This record gives sequence, structure tokens and C-alpha cells, in this order.
Amino acid sequence: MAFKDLREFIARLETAGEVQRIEEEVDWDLEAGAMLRRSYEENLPVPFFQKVKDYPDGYRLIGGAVSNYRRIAIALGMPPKTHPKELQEEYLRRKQHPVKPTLVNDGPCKENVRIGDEVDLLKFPVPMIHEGDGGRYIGTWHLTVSRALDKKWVNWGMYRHQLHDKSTLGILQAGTAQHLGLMYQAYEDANKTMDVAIAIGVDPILTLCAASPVPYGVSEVEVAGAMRGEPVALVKCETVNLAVPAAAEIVIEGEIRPHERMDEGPFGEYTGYMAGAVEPRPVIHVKAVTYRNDPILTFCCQGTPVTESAMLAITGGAGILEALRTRGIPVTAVCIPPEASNSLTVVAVRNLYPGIADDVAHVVWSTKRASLTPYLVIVEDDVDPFDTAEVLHALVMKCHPYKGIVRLERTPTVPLLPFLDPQERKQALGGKVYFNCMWPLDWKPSEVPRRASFDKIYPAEIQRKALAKWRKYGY
Ligand SMILES: Cc1cc2nc3c(=O)[nH]c(=O)nc-3n(C[C@H](O)[C@H](O)[C@H](O)COP(=O)(O)O)c2cc1C
Ligand SMILES: [Mn+2]
Repeated sequence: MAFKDLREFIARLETAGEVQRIEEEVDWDLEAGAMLRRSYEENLPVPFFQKVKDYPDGYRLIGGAVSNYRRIAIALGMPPKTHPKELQEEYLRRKQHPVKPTLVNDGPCKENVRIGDEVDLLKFPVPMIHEGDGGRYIGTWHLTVSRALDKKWVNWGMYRHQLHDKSTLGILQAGTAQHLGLMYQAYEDANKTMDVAIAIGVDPILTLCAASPVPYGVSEVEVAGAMRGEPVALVKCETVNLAVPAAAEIVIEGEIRPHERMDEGPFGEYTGYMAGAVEPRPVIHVKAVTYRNDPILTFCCQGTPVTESAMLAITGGAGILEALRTRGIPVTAVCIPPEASNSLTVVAVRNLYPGIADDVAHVVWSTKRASLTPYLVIVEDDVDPFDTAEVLHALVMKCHPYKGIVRLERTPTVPLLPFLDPQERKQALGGKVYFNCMWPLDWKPSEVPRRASFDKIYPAEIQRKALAKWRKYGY
């Protein structure tokens, strides 16, 4: 059974002991951000702020709602302890049956409607998240809706939104493959204004789908329907020709005009650094805001892992698994370790033919996550990519320091990566590398080093005897 709205999901999280209500007043200016940050770093429950300084009772803030595997499992309606591999498989299974949204006439997000001069986004407890951010950010865990110029499809993405003033927002399109950016490019080329709508505070599956690599031309809302097993209920916007989840806590409607830019950033980012440049970026002019009574504003305190952003590892890893399977590559598992902030992918394959690592790299770097994946580790199928210790051992013992490493230069990149030089950041051109941790197939079997582990370096009989003795001691 799908969650009707964010509130139902929070209630479920609370039953699972994953929520800490903070009744004491907190300051929107850094304090809420600091508390959320600490919750990630100490693996604490999700902080649900009940009272925010300078704001009316009832205006609440929540962060970190899906910031670990357990919470993702709950969001998918699965047992909290489900292994991430199974979460990936379930995502792929459900994705096969897209479900179109339904259009409803009314919804909770219309309980309050403010249009034109009545718009004041500072009426919401928008957090100043990190010291040094370019401003308060209202969009850090939400979905941003836009329609292609040819009207053929509607896109959902997640793009950070800085609050420039009470009715003006910024937007960051990080990378060249971003669909909203591609859509906007078409509008700008035609010298036209693009409508956008931002929905904050929805069933987290919707936000997760918005931030996941769904192919160009495919509407994320149908994937979200597939995840829910029932349609997403949408309601029409007041001032733009778009529809948004009817149960959203807050909806912002606006337009991006062609050729207009304002400085945006910096922002403490998913890389764990504040590395992106302040640059002139597109501007959203807000035409209307609608919201539920006692709205809950969701936010993410990006920074060092693991935050909800790193949890895109599930859908991202599933996407790569699917791409490799489709190409007939004998893949056994794919893991994007959350601790590596989305930048590393580990693929395990059967070492079937010489050069297979190169084929794997080509496939991984042709998916939508290509620019997000500068590091790729390719291991044999006896290594579990979800076991970091095994991966590390394979990396340093099976990858030749120069024959096993293949590098690409000046490839499309997310410009927020801290190791890029200023010029590379401007051009969004960086590099990629893969580490081939597989034995060369032209070595004779006798030339392949034997693994000195319990299961590989002792005869079966000795293993059995050793285990039997240990068992006597209760191990
Ligand atoms: C918390 C969070 C914040 C994000 N912020 C941005 C952002 O500011 N700019 C951006 O280009 N991508 C951002 N992303 C990644 C995009 O949402 C992701 O690439 C998504 O697939 C884009 O969707 P689209 O290409 O369908 O528009 C963010 C992801 C998360 C989880
Ligand atoms: Mn898309």
C-alpha cells in the first residue's frame, strides 16, 4: 500500500523508531542544518522540527527522511532490513509496469493559495543550511516539474533552489545530461519562457524517482506510479500549465525566462565540500504558491556522506545493473557505496573474455550516471561489491598499477567535484578512470596466484576438521 502523503510516511517511520521529534524551538539560521548534519554523522533518527524560530506554530521542518537503506526500504513498503541488492531488484521489477497519473480536481496542497503580489516564500521557515551558503535554500529535497517545448513529455528532477528574495529563486543544472537543462535550452533557443512547478513534501518515492536516472523522454511520474503500485494523484497548478502531486505540502509555481541569469551558490554539496563556483544561473520568477495548513518543509543538509542524496545509490546501481544485463554482460552485482558520495561504482562480472572490463566501462559510462561516475572498479564475480573490505583488497592486489588502470581525459562531469580545477569546473569537463581488478585471461592457470583464504588454500577435508574443532568451542 502506497503512502498517501508525506505525513503518512513520517508516521510509518516513527513507528519504526526512525524519527526524533524536536519540540524545542530551533533556529532556521544554521541550527536546524547543524542538527540534521549531526544526525547523519552519528546515525541518529530523522530530526522532525516542531517549532522554528520566527515562524508560527505548525510550520515544521524535516530532513533526512530516506537517508539510509532502512528508510528507503520503508519508503518502498518493504521490511526495513531488506538487503540493498534486493531493493535494487525490486525497483527494477516495479519499473517494468509504469502507471500513469490521475488528475484530480482538488487536493490538500490547495488549502492555501497565494497568487502574484501575495507570494512571499519567506513565510516558510526556509533554512540557512551551511555557513557560507549563497543564501537560504528552499529546494533541497523536492521535485521540480517542467514540460518539453514540443509538449511531448513532462519531466521531474531535483534541482537545488536558492531563495534570492520572496518571489525569486535560483536553480542549478549540474551537468550536461540533466533533462530540465536540456528542456530549458530548447526554450531559450526559441526565446520562450519555460514554466516550472516545485513540489515540496511528498511521498518520498516521488522525490526519489525525480532524482533517479530515468531516460530522456520518459516521465518520472509514471515510474513513481510504478513504485507505488498505484497512480500518483496530480492537481493542476493555478498559474502555469503543469500539474503537481495533490498532497504536496508546498507547491511553488513560476517561470524561467530566456537569457536571464543571477549569481547562484555556493552551497555545501553532496561531494562533502563547498566546491562549486558561484556563477550566473537561470532564475525562477514565482507566480503562485499553494500549501497545506501547517506545512512541513523537507530539506537535505548535503555534505559528507551518508545523506539521502547518497541513497540514489539504489536506483542508480539498479540502472547500471539493468544496462549491463541488457547488453548481455554477465554481471553479478553492482554497488554504488553510499560512503563514496555517488562518485564510485563497483561492478562484479564473470571474467568471460579478454577485454570484458572495457565493455563494462563503455556501458557504465553510456548511462545517465556517466558524468556522476568518475571512478569505476571492476571486480570478478567472487567479490561482493557491497563488501567494501573485499573490494579494497581486490583493488590493491589484482589491479596492476598501470596496466590495470584506464583513464579518460576531458569527459563530461558534474562540475561540483572538489578535485576539478577552476577551468574544468567552468566547462564541466573532468576525467574518468576504471580499475580492472580481474586476472588477465592470457595467464596460464598455474600462473594465477592462489588466494590464501580459508576456503581456497586448504583441502576440503582440513576445512571440515578445523570447523568441527571450532564448533566444539561454541564458534
Ligand atoms: C538532494 C539532491 C539534490 C540535487 N541537486 C541537484 C542540482 O542542484 N542540480 C542538478 O543538476 N542535479 C541535482 N541533483 C541530481 C538530479 O536530481 C538527478 O540528476 C536527476 O536525475 C535529474 O533529473 P532529470 O534529468 O530527469 O531532470 C540532486 C539530487 C539530489 C538527491
Ligand atoms: Mn528526466
